[in-house]
Amino acid sequence: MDQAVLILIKPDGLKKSLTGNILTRLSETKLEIVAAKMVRVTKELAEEHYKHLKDKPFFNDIIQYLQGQLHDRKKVMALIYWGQDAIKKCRDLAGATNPEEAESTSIRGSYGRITTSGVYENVIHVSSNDSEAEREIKLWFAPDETIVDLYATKSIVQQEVKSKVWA
Ligand code: IDP
Ligand code: MG
Repeated sequence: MDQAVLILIKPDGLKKSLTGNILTRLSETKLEIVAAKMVRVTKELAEEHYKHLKDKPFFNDIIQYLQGQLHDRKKVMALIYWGQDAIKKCRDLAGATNPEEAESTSIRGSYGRITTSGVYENVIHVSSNDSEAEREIKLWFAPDETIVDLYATKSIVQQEVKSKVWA
C-alpha cells in the first residue's frame, strides 16, 4: 500500500550536521520525497504536533526541543516521503524512541542521546501510523507544497489576505 509519512529532522540533527547522513539513510528505502522545507517552529505548532503527549511529564521539554531552544537552532527540516509501506520502512530505519534502546545501526541508535535532564534527543521524527501521518502532514504542509495529491482538497477564494511576494 502506498503511504505518506512525515519526517522531521529535529534541531539536534541539524546542529550536529546530520542532514546529509539522515537523508542518505532514508534513501535506502527507495521511497520518493514529495515535499521538503525548512520550518521555524512556533510554540503553537510544536504544541499541536505533540498534543497527544500533553499529559506526559516531558511535554514541556519536547516543546522546547522541537522549537530548537535546546540547540540554538531554531528550525527543523520537514519532509514527506511517499511509497510502499513508507511508515514501517522509515520507522524501522529511525529505530526506537529511546535512543539508548534503539538498535545501534538505526538512525536514533547511531546519533541520538538522552540528555542529563532526561530528554530523548533522537534527531528525527517519523509519523507512526496512517492517521497520525495525515494529521501531521496537514499540520506541517499546505496542499500546494507537495508534488502529489495526498488528501482531498478544496478551492477557496481569499480576499484581503496579506502575503509576502518577491519584490
Ligand atoms: P516517537 O517519536 O518515537 O513517535 P513519541 O512517543 O511520539 O515517540 O514521543 C515523541 C518524542 O518525545 C520522542 O521522539 C522523544 O523525543 C520524546 N520522548 C518520548 N518519550 C520520552 C520519555 O520517556 N522521556 C523523554 N523524552 C521522551
Ligand atoms: Mg510519535
